[in-house]
Amino acid sequence: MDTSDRIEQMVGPRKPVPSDRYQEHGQNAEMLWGSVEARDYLTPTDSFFVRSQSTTPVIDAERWQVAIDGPAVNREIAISYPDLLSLPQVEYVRALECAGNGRRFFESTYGLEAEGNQWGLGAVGVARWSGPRLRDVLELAGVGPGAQFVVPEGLDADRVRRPMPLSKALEEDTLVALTMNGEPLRVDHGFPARVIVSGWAAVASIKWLGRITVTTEPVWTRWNTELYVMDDDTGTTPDPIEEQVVKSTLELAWEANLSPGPQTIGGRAWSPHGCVAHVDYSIDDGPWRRAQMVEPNFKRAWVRFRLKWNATPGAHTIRTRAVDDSGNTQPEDVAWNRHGYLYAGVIAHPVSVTVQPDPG
Ligand SMILES: Nc1nc2c(c(=O)[nH]1)N[C@H]1C(S)=C(S)[C@@H](COP(=O)(O)O)O[C@H]1N2
Ligand SMILES: [Mo]
Repeated sequence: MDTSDRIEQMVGPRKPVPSDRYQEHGQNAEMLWGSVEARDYLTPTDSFFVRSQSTTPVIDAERWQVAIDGPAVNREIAISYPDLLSLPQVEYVRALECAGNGRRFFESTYGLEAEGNQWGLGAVGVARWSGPRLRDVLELAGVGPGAQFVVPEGLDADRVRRPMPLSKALEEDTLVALTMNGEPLRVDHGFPARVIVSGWAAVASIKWLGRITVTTEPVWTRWNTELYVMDDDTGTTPDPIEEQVVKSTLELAWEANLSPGPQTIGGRAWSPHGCVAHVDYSIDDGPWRRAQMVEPNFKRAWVRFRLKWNATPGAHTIRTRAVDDSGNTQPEDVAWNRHGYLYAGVIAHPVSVTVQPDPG
């Protein structure tokens, strides 16, 4: 059933995105790392980045349905919010990260701006998501033996569609999330339901879910041909991006301003594959030292870390480098790609240390 003509389409974030917590990029909003509280493991929903490619549909959950269709389902059905609630509800703490997170470091590395929002590193967050597993939702329609691809579709103006192979759709932490951090999804984050494809670039985590099509053939949409592909400008057909990469950053503004003397600086490191094994840091190109990690350390989410530093007046840089529990390490830099995806290179965070004026 197509209810989309009755849906109001708004543009831009509906929640407040104040400038002490967010950097706006057109209709998108990046979390500012300088506003992150070391005590919060989860990203508060009020600070979570927003990336909506066309519109923000405002959906009435009581009239809303999700169609499950396509040549590889046993029966085409339409399911409601109560149908989703009647399935077993599971909860996972998982990162959601835009493939373009860190894009602006292509410009600083190569002197050439990659296409798209010039995100710093704040197009990432970790939340607690709950709802049924996608595989249980698909089972309501019955998945036929020829099934190959699963294509969730959004109810926004562009009908964002990013296909995934059946095997990814069936993973235990691929969800149809109804809640985020213990409350119903906010409009900006996909109310009434969004997909969460753990470990993958967030474009696959379709918001405002309206349809799920199961096919017997690969499916090509704008979001796995032109967009969200690793285009290295060599003219060969680029591969679609699937998994994210290991990264780390500091909970500091860019650039940061600190007072001289002993400092404890917090940061976060994350891996789409598993848990972070350790994080090293280097101040002013000095020796690499191990940072202290702070529990919890959930898989495909992040871990907090901290480092102690006796800051001296002047201009400094702090680098961090994470390794995950399968040995994936952040590289020194990342090959150029036209759309500036998957920037995972080690970043020199600028920190200036000055005697702060006495407010006295
Ligand atoms: N329907 C729909 N789903 C979508 C998008 C969109 O524009 N429309 N944007 C995607 C992209 S590119 C990202 S990075 C994440 C952002 O999720 P958030 O706004 O909840 O942080 O949603 C993904 N899901
Ligand atoms: Mo994204």
